[in-house]
Amino acid sequence: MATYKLTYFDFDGGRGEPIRIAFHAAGIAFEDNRLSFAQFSEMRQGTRFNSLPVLEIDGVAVTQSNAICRYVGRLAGLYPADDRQALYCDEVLDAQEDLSHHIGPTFGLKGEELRLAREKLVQGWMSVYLRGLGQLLARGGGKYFADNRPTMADLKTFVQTRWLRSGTLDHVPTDLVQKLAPGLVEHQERVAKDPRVLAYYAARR
Ligand SMILES: N[C@@H](CCC(=O)N[C@@H](CS)C(=O)NCC(=O)O)C(=O)O
Repeated sequence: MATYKLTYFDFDGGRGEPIRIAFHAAGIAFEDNRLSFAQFSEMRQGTRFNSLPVLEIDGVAVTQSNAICRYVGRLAGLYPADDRQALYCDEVLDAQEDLSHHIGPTFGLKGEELRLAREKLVQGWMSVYLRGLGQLLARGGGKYFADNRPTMADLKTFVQTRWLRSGTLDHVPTDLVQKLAPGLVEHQERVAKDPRVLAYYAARR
């Protein structure tokens, strides 16, 4: 039996969260190694790409959240076996990754600089990606992105939509997703009620 240690930041979101949910859904025990930002900055240079998440499997470190999502998704039955459906799932995972990379540089900005950068983001890339993701959900049939059932694409999008709607991102209107891609709001609420997701958060309490 392999041992798993997932290192990520100590909050219920971001690139690590879909992996945590999938491990729980798979019934696979893993060490949920949660770091503060201060702890990360001390060890940042020691990580392969100066970033998290890092998954250690039997002590061997693996990076890149989407690669890890696919791996754990297969273990959890949350990744399509069909090649076309897997492609649809991957398209969403990579689009979410691109969107995160557009949001990332706005962290650390302050005051007016932050406001201008976030407004540009909202009008620009965030709108482009939210509309596009809404289209991908419609292509999948409206409920899920691929395979007519929850996959890692749904978990990653659920986490991202919840964050974008939460009000924690200054200057990102909490109704932006509703305005640009209302299907994603219903999707977030649908995935939140998935028994595996409910069980994960019940166990977190
Ligand atoms: N492509 C990488 C990106 C990883 C990444 O940018 N992680 C962020 C946190 S979600 C990070 O560690 N940022 C800290 C930094 O860049 O210093 C992945 O998908 O794992």
